[in-house]
Parts: sequence; C-alpha cells; structure tokens
Amino acid sequence: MADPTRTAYRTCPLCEAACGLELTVTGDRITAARGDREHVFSHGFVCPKGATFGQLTADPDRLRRPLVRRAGRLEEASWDEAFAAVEAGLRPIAAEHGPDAIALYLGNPNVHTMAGGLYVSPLVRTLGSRNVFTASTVDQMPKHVSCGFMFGHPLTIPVPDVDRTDLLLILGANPWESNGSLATAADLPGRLKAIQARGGRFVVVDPRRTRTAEAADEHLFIRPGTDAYLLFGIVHTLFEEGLVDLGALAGHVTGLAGVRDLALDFAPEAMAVVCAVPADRIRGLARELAAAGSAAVYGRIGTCTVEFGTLTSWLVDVVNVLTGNLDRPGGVMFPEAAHVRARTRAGGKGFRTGRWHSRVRGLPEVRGELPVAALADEIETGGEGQVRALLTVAGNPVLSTPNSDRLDRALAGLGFMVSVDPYLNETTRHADVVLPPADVARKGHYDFAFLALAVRNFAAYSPPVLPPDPDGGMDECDILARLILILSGRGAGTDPAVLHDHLLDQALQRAGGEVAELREKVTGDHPAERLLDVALRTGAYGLTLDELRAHPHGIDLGPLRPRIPEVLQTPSGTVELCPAPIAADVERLRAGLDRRRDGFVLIGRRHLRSNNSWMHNVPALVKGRDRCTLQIHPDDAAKLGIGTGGTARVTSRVGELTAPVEITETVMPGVVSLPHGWGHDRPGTRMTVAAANPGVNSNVLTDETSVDPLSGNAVLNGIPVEVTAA
Ligand SMILES: Nc1nc2c(c(=O)[nH]1)N[C@H]1C(S)=C(S)[C@@H](COP(=O)(O)OP(=O)(O)OC[C@H]3O[C@@H](n4cnc5c(=O)[nH]c(N)nc54)[C@H](O)[C@@H]3O)O[C@H]1N2
Ligand SMILES: Nc1nc2c(c(=O)[nH]1)N[C@H]1C(S)=C(S)[C@@H](COP(=O)(O)OP(=O)(O)OC[C@H]3O[C@@H](n4cnc5c(=O)[nH]c(N)nc54)[C@H](O)[C@@H]3O)O[C@H]1N2
Ligand code: SF4
Ligand SMILES: [Mo]
Repeated sequence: MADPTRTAYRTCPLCEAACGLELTVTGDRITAARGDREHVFSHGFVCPKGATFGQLTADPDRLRRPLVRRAGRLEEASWDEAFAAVEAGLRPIAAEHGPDAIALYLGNPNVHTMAGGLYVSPLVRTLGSRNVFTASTVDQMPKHVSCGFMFGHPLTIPVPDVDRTDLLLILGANPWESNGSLATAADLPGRLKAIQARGGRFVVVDPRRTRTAEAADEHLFIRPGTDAYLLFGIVHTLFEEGLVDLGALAGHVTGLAGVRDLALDFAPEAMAVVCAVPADRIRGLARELAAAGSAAVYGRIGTCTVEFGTLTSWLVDVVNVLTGNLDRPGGVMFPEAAHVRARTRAGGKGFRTGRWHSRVRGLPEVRGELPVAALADEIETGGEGQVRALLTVAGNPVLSTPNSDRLDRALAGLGFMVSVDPYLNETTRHADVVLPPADVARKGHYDFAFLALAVRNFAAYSPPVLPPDPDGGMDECDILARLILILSGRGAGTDPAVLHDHLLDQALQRAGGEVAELREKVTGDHPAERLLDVALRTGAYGLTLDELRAHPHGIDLGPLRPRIPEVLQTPSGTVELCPAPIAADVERLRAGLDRRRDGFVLIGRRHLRSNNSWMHNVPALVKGRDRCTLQIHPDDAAKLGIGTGGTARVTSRVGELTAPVEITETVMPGVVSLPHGWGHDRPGTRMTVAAANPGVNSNVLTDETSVDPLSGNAVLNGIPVEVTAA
C-alpha cells in the first residue's frame, strides 16, 4: 500500500507575498504547512497565516453545498437547483430593468485565484452593467490612476527594487504585519533588514510607530492624510536646491516644468506646519534621496486610502523620477511577468477615466468600475437605473467599505442577491443564493496579479494539491462559467465546458500566429491551466505550463531590468510627469493648506495574524489577547480620563461604536487607531470562531461621502472623530 503521507508544494494565496509552501498531505487532509526552503523567491519564509493553510481549508464552517433562500431562510440545495434559482432571480430583473440594474462587487481574493484572473473579465463583459464595484476603491485605485496617467497604463506600476536599493523611503505601509502590497516580496522584513546589513538605510513615515518603523533607521510621525504635503515639500526642495537629476531618464520625461511650477507653493517650512514632519527633515529627505547611490520611495495603504490619494501616489513617483531613480537598479522598476507579452515599442492610447458616471453622485468610472463608496446610493435611490440585484464574488463589503451599516441595510432591501463565497458572513447572509467554491487546496494557483508586481522576476505554478471533492464545493472557474452562461442567456443547465472552450478559442485567436498549431501544443488538465499555458507561451519569456510544472519551487527569471521606453503606453511615449487631471487637483491640496487640523482623527492598522475580514474563523489566528482595540496616546487618554482597561466611545459623521482602549505612545497624539475587518456579531452568519471573538467594525465610522475625486477611492484613514470615555 502506498504511503498515505506525501509532500506537496504550493504558492500561498493568502497575501501578496506569494510564498512557496511545503505541505504535508495525509490522505485527504493537509496536516502541516511550512515554508518551502527551495522556493526561488521565498527561500523558506512563511508567516503565521500561511502556516494555518491546512486548518483554513478544513474549516468546518466552510460551506460545501450551495444555499438557496426558501420562505426567507437559507437552506442547502443541489447545484442545479442553485443555478436555476440564480437564473430565475436575475433574468426577470435584467429583462425588465436592463443590465445596469444588476451590480457586481468583486472582493480582494479575486486577485488570489485563477478564476479571478481568468473568468472575472468575461463575467464583467457579459454582465454589461455600469454598476461594477471592487475592493480596489477601498485600496489601491489612486496608484492605478497616477500610474495610468504617468506611464499610460494603470497596471504599469513600478515597485521598489528592495534587494538592491541603498535608501528606501516607506510611506503608509507596514510590511512587518502586511508582508507587503503592490510590491510582491516574500519576507519583505528580511529584505529590508538586508538593506541595513549592506550599509543602506530605510526610513518610515507613519502616524504610528509600527513594527516596521521600530526596525527602520528613522521613523517620522506624520499627521494622517498629509503625505502629499510632505512629498511636495521634497519636490520643492529638489528644484530649489538644484538637486533634480533625471539620469538615464532624460529624454524620456515630459512635463518637468509643470511640476516645478506647481511645487513653488509647497516650501518645506509651510508643509511642516500641516504634516508635522519638521522642515529640516523634509529638506534632509530630499537631499538624501538625491545623493544616494540608488533610492526608492514606496507608498501604500496610508498613501492611497486618504483624501489626496491620487496626488500622493503621483508625488511618490514624481520624487522617484526627479532623483533619477525610476527604472534603474536600486530605484523603482517595472517587473516583467511570464504571462504578459513583451513590449517592443513605446507609446500607446494612454489612460482615461470618466467614460460613465455613477447615477446618484456623478462619480467618474475608473478602470471600468465605480467607487464602492457609492454602492449604497445606487441601491437605495429609486428611479431609472436603480440597482435592484447584486452579485458578489469573494467580497465582504459589509465589513470592508465605508459607512458599512448603511450598506448592510441597503443589501437587505435588494430584490435579489447572489454570492460566490465559501462563508456565510456579514455580507453573504443577505444573499438569496450562496455558491461556495472548492477550497484552495483543490485549486491550481498562478499569481496573475502579483507576478507583475514582484521585486524580482519569477514564475511559479501550483497544481491542485487535493483531487476534486464532489461534496466540497464547486470548482470556482465552473461557478463563474455557469454564471456567465446564465447572464448571456444560454441557460442555467448549460455545460460550463461550452464557456471554457469559448475562452480558449478567444485566447488562441488573440495570440495571433497559427491558431491550429498553437492549439495542438497547448496542454493542461483544467481549463484554467490551458488558458495559462497560452498566456505563458505568448508571454515575455516563452515559457510553458509543462516547464512550470516541472519546477515546483518556481523558476527564477532574474533581477528587474530597465524597461523604459518600451514599457510606456502614454500617447507621447514618454513619462508624462504632469498630467492635466492631476495638476488640476493640486488646487484642492493648496486649499487644504489653511485648514484647521485639531480634534481626533481615526486611522486603521493591520495585524500579522489577521487578513482583512475573513480569517478570523481560524482558531490559531485569533487566540490570545484581543487585537481589535482602539489605540490612543497616553496624553490623550489622560485628558479624556480613560485608564488602562477602559473603553471609549468613538463618533464620526456617520456612526458610533464603543471599543476597548489600548493606551500606547506608539500612536501620535491626536490620532486613534482601530483595525478593520472585525464586527462579527451580526445575526445570520455561520462563522463560529469569529462570532465568539467579534470585535467592532471600524467601517461604521468611515464616511461614504468622502472619496479621492480622481480615483473614487474611499477615505479610510484620517477620519475626523470624537472620542469620549464610555
Ligand atoms: N477601514 C478600513 N477598511 C478597509 C481597509 C482598511 O485598511 N481600513 N482595507 C481595504 C482593503 S486594502 C481591502 S483589499 C478590502 C477587502 O475587502 P473585501 O474583499 O470586500 O473583503 P475581505 O475581507 O477580503 O473578504 C473576502 C471575502 O472573500 C471570501 N473568500 C475567501 N477566499 C475565497 C475564494 O477563494 N473564493 C471566493 N469566491 N471567495 C473567497 C471570504 O469568505 C470573504 O467573504 O478591505 C478594505 N477595507
Ligand atoms: N496580516 C495582514 N496582512 C495583509 C492584510 C491583512 O489584513 N493582514 N491585508 C492585505 C491587503 S488587502 C493589503 S492592501 C495590504 C496592505 O499593506 P500595508 O499598506 O503595508 O498595510 P497596513 O498595515 O494597512 O499599513 C498602512 C500603514 O499606514 C499607516 N497610515 C495610516 N494613515 C496614514 C497616513 O495618512 N500617512 C502615512 N504615511 N501612513 C498612514 C498606518 O498606521 C499603517 O501602519 O496588506 C495585505 N496583507
Ligand atoms: S506572507 Fe503571505 S504569502 Fe507568505 S505565508 Fe504569509 S500569508 Fe502566505
Ligand atoms: Mo487590499
């Protein structure tokens, strides 16, 4: 008899770091997960979340069969019954009210599944609704917009070359807890320590002294929401002190004079008053970035989910350009992923937004979607174009999006709702049909999103670790294929193979060249594998699925290489440093200079053992002390008369909550911090562990009317609040 215990290798899908896991599989169960020491990118690194891979996949609360609402109650049903119910619910709404009456919300795990990478675009196209919303507008949309305008494509995002840089300036990111974002770098803390070990430095700008800040060479407190002022102060200094040096970029940059003129009003001495970073340090940072052999500025959540998100994201790369650090080793560089075609020529159509606007608030479309902060408006406001049905895929907007109590009520009033999700949680409890995908161990994995953001080029494919389980959820590509077939009018009973074949045909056609010849070569046991194989074969390195399968620890494709000018898709074929829509928004920033900044502001935070809203059901991750606390500075606590072990009431324009207080001088005076993704105390969910340790939902305080105008991104940091002892 064969040994029932075996080892399998698989990329961890739980965050952006893309670590290789070594899994011990006993029979049909994953009994251990550790770091894969031979992995070309992660070299054995694993975090506490990755280590619970087995428990997560075996969670007894995970849904294994669809749920259908009958007489008001969600009950288990067969897959055929569930898809028939979807068709019966959605088709009349589309027929009577048109495609915009059905909204779609796509959550974060879509960037961590192959179904998300391959089947979501066809789903969006088939739905044909203007009401598409995603977690991008509570996350990184400002970066897409700034890069779209500067480099011509919203996915052309430069990442810090952390393995070679001499100086890294980090704004609003905490990789010690998050493991990095928009910069795929397994063991980012280790890579940051390596900068110091080779004589370089890293500096952290954050309203909290985070673990990343503790490890840094320097930490600067900043008043939440004011990084654009700090960065403009740096830009001002670079021009004023003659430190601008484009290096090899000279000849590939336009708009330099425009930026210089805009920066005139933003002298460091005035900026210091607003952002609380001393003027001599603003000037010092400018000089140090200009003088370093190589340097990189990197910003994340704290620079995106703020009032001036797009301006801040733009200024990050303006500084990288002005110091000659864009596209050079040790600066910020453009990764080249194996599934993306090589580019040979600079120039393209460029980037635009606002092809349509949200019906109620008139917010512009960006990348084919509308701000999720506008979703409740679109559901609640009657009239032509009202959203009457919602499809969610891998999202929990009731905890993740601003003024979530309002959204919670709005979802309860929908005509029909479908959720593709393995959990019955705060959002999916509103659904009429819940379609649970098979667990991740039964899915193949390739990181379409994150290999294009990796700090070193590499490729890895993981085949499913466990075989399909007929009683363990449906393959997610099949679920999305069947939804697409329903929406396209082919009927709930249509074999998903029809759609899989259609997508393969399309991919082969797009590949160009001899279609029949390519079709002959394509391999793969699963539709997603075949689509990946086509992408790899036509991709920048001409790899194949078989080659990736033969390398379970990944294939290293080398350090990042300079890619300017070919990577640029702006109409001019240059880096457009001063895009008109962004320049126009500087007026808003200037107007903010005179604003009074007193009173408390709320910011968020992440914890290593937590993952947005959905991993609080894994016992190993939630044990120990309560992490959903309101952090407050000792001086503020004393003023308010709040002692250790006390609770505080926090009130914003839209909501109120009470939370246990954690008094700590790691947070700036005037700032309070509460993590997001908690608040698991609503009725009708099935997440036993999470419900036993619910925490409070910080997004009852964030304001859905407050968005960054260019990107539509919600403002989730720097929320004005009142704090009192409870
Ligand atoms: N205040 C505040 N709010 C925030 C943030 C913040 O910093 N502060 N951060 C924001 C950010 S960056 C993000 S990305 C969003 C996240 O916002 P969302 O994506 O809406 O929320 P998640 O908590 O990631 O929920 C993921 C959902 O996907 C389901 N899921 C997990 N795996 C799979 C799978 O393989 N397939 C399917 N179909 N479903 C799956 C889970 O059960 C869960 O319901 O939250 C945002 N909200
Ligand atoms: N353990 C864990 N890992 C995760 C996640 C998770 O929930 N848990 N979520 C994943 C997701 S979806 C994402 S998008 C990434 C996010 O990755 P990161 O951006 O690295 O994550 P955060 O920990 O939210 O870090 C944001 C930091 O910005 C600071 N900040 C808040 N406001 C401001 C401001 O105005 N200016 C400045 N300079 N700083 C500010 C906060 O104090 C915080 O330390 O993490 C991913 N990884
Ligand atoms: S850092 Fe991210 S990818 Fe790596 S093991 Fe942890 S959760 Fe998984
Ligand atoms: Mo995110």
